[in-house]
Amino acid sequence: MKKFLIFLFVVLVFAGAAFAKDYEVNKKAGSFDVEVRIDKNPSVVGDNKVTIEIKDALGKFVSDANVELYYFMPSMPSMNYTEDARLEGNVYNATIKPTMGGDWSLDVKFTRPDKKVHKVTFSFNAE
Ligand SMILES: [Cu+2]
Repeated sequence: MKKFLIFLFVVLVFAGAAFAKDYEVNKKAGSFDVEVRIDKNPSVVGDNKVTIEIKDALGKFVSDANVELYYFMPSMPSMNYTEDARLEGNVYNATIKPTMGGDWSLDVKFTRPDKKVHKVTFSFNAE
């Protein structure tokens, strides 16, 4: 019984840690690594802080890009919003404001001084 309780405790601690964690997804855009973090998981109807980290093929932070977020509900494409991200240190920050609960799609579009446009698509859930 004692062993089982310890096991249960460990499971609950890990489950709690998993739920408390930020939403975090990594994707490739050509040779770039794009990481998106949202400060809430699931996101909420209202303000959610998004942090975007872009690294080049050498693993260096890309801090000369123009980063724009476009998010919409795939089931209701008329629900769509655009948000510019601001460079703060090595990362880009923005606030997204889903207007209802459900599944959302998030495009991170970034343009570098060479004018090339890169895009990565993520999905997230709002409650
Ligand atoms: Cu909707």
